[in-house]
Amino acid sequence: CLQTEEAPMGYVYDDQNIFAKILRGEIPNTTVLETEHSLAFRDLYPQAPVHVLVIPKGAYVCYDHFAQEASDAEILDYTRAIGKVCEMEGVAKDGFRMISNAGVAGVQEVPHLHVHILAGRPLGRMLQ
Ligand code: DGP
Repeated sequence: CLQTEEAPMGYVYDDQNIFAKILRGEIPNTTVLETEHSLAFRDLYPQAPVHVLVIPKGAYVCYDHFAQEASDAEILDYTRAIGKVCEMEGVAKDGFRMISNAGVAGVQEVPHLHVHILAGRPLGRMLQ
């Protein structure tokens, strides 16, 4: 999702991004769930009654970076954390949406992998 001329085959992680600061405790967040390798917290600008962001604690820019370089333990923890948040927020009954924006075309604003979990209102059709 973020490859530069300096690292054309790799991913460049900016440790000054806002979610890195949240992970270091430098700015506050409303935590929903914390596990060994993952953190879930409420989006500051919620787009739905339920809007939770789930991030891995590791320095991964986007999902493809994570899927290629994270350990099995991190991937399992992150996947289960997303499932646990869905259970805690009770989103399964009426349905929900998971989104992970990546890179420029995906309009990713914060360059630390995050999955949005949105629920609590009709979310409309996204893919035509
Ligand atoms: P994206 O466009 O997929 O990179 O989404 C980034 C999301 O992060 C966006 O929905 C707003 C949210 N966000 C930005 N800054 C903060 C912050 O400081 N705290 C929290 N909780 N969320 C933030």
